[in-house]
Amino acid sequence: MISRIDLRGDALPEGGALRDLLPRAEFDVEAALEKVRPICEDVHHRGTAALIEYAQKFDGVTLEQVRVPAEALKAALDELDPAVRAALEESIRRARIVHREQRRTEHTTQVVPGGTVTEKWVPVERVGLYAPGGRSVYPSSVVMNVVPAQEAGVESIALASPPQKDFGGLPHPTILAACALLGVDEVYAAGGAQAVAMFAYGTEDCLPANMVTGPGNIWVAAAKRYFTGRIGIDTEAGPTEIAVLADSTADPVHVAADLISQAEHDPLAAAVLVTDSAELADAVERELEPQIAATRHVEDRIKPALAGKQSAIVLVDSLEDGLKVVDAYGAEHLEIQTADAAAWAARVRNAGAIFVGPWAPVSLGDYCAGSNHVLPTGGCACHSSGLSVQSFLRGIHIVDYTRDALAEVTHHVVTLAEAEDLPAHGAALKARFGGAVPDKHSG
Ligand code: HSO
Ligand code: ZN
Repeated sequence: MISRIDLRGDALPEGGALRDLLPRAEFDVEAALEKVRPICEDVHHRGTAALIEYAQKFDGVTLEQVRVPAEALKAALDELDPAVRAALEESIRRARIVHREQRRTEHTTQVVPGGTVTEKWVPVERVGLYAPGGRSVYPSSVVMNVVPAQEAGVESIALASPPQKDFGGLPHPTILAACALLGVDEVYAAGGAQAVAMFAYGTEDCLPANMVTGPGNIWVAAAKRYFTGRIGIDTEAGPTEIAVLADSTADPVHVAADLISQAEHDPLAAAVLVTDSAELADAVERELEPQIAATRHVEDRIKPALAGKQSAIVLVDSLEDGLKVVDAYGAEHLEIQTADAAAWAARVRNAGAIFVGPWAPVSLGDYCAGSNHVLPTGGCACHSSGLSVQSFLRGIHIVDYTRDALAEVTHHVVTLAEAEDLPAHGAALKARFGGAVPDKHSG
């Protein structure tokens, strides 16, 4: 069911060579770009009419309007199962307390007497958030996108989610209810690349956004790549990943359950166990079968995900080697199920989020840990972070120098400008001092 990669015996290869030995899903965003480009340009030129046409073509619904009416949001919240409402409220509450503490404060550095640089943090003005429909209708992802944007102070927040045939062309009611709970009242029934294009270019109904975030399928990822540079994006979300670093002290029942939990998302989801214990590997493999038999989404997602080339049990000689493996892999989610788990977790360099010990499974983080679940996939954890308040803020430097402070440094600026063959740069300073480099404190 799940393949094995045996890295025991020889010394592990370094960096890139080690990464090449590890499993990873094919997620060819570049190939999808070709298909996405004409859709985006069509939305650019025809706006809402194009969105309505794509809703018909891709979602099989006839829309009269793309903007979701306020009454539909209210009705969705009124009809929400009270237990789901309570759980979402708790998820929101925990996410808020964590994200609120991520806010940055303005800081002024006195570089020299009379010369300061202040860094002020300014939220992006308007963001478009994407919540998938189709296989993954995740109100929890609405929470994970909206909360950091709100805590960052973003003034204008709009959300798009695919129109659903079974719900009269509206986005899924739990998505609408989550929006209503969070106070997001600008919602659009639009999915895929066309939704990203709506936010990037704007339409008659929807103002353009400065930034688009949120998970989505390959078309959404491709559209984000298409608009990179024009608008801000979070990372291109690929299929979800869990890596577990475990030793012989780990409970195979927990490890198997956690691998299955993320395999449940997608046939391309990745589940990777890295262990120095062949006994644990065997026990986890034995556990998979009965646990899979007891759940849903088996044939369409879990089995293909675990059997796919993106998933594996990786055997290593030691936890030291295991650490090298998980660092090379850079998982979206990394669980540490070892003795002294916190100490191992502290040494990890590359992961979207780290879950420490037996009582912090990834599913907790997906919903109610307070952490964010929009995380870098496909190895992007080696250079990027998950969604946070910081994702929605820009740091702007404010440079303030007195005449004396400028005079004191002018000769250095002029020298560097000359070295770069940019004399006008130096002249811009000299012009302030009668056309010459001033003596220190010259008047
Ligand atoms: N594990 C997914 C997020 C999610 N799980 C949503 C459940 N719902 C990617 O981090
Ligand atoms: Zn999940």
